[in-house]
Amino acid sequence: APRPATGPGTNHATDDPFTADRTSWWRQDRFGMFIHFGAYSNLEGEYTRPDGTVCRDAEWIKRECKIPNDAYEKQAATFNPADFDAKAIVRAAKDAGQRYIVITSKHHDGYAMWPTKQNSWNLRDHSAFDPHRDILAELKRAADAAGIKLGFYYSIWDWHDPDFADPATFPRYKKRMYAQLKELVDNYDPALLWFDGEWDAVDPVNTWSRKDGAELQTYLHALNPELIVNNRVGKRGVVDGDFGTPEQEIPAAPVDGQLWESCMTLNDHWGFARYDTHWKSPATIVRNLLDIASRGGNYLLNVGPDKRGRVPQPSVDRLREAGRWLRAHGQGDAVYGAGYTGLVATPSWGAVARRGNDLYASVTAWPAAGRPLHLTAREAFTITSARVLGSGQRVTVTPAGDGFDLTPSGAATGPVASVIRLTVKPPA
Ligand code: FHN
Repeated sequence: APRPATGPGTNHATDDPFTADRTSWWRQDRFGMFIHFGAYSNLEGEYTRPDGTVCRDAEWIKRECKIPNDAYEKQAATFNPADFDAKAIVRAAKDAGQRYIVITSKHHDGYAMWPTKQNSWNLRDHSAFDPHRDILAELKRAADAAGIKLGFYYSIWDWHDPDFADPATFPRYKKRMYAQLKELVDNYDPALLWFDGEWDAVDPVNTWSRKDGAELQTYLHALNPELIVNNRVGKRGVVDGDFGTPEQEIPAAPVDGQLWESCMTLNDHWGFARYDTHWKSPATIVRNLLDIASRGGNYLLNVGPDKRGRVPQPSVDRLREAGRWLRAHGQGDAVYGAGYTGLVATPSWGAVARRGNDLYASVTAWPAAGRPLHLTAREAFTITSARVLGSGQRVTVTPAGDGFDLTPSGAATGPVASVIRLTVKPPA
């Protein structure tokens, strides 16, 4: 069947990753770093109430722990991320194989992480931080120097701005929001805006509509037509933004017919929490990435810097190990520039991505010696060669039933996954 036309709202999921449009770099890069960093980070996941009881949460701590505005503002005034090291953060992303970064510029608490002129609730005017520093500018310089794209997360829902809650004054909030977004686009030239907080919520009531999202998207593309915007700019539908945003999951099928990006935490929370323990292993990170890329998706994996601005060492170590696997034996070819292939069914033993005329079968369940891996074909094609990356090990390909049997001649190349590169002759 002819490939659908490209452009927002069409079924990109089966598009060749090389279709040229503003999302081309994003689909090639596949793997990004999410950074949740804000005034909530200063509490490091724990708040002791005046009565001595302790309440725990991360970026939602103000709301979940019912911290009064004045108390939250008081703690924010002590926020001093003096150890925020943009070069170290970008290095951690590169070591992980993450090729773009999305950092929270403003989360639901409304606190801006740049010197906005729209209010004084920001890192420049309301903190103990050096007023001569601008962490978004530092991150932009470091990302540019390293060839990493930089995007900003921006929450539409705002717990702090008094004009947000009342429909009569919401236009004043919206005006400030547009002005803040123009500051971000004009002063930092982000490649991507990652909206959030668009859903129907209360306290404060959120009246944001799909129409608001469409108007905002038009405004942003008048500022920069190349700006990529996620679907939470509207109400997360196919017509909203450039890509879908499943969260903490890998969807089985393409997300409502769009490009999509699965975002996940590396441990239990988005923002830093000192007591977090459940960390994803490097193997889980790699296997998630291989699975997601084989379905035509991107993977946005989060780090939450502590109150001093440092990325937790357990995050850095796990990401570095995942990146080491991707760089070994050219196995990153199963991810970068790779995508969904309609040629085969998803196998039980791993994932299969397409990159040009090669299929990359990432095997996470290696067969016993001499036993075949079965690959079910959805279209008629031939396999002209098959080889295990990194070992040069040949793989015997035998037409079998509804597809092929792939029989490796030796052992797997490693515990995480071994990649078999299959050169195919696609259907005429
Ligand atoms: O409420 C936020 C949450 O704090 C976090 O930012 C995630 C990241 O995708 N988005 C919202 C929950 O869906």
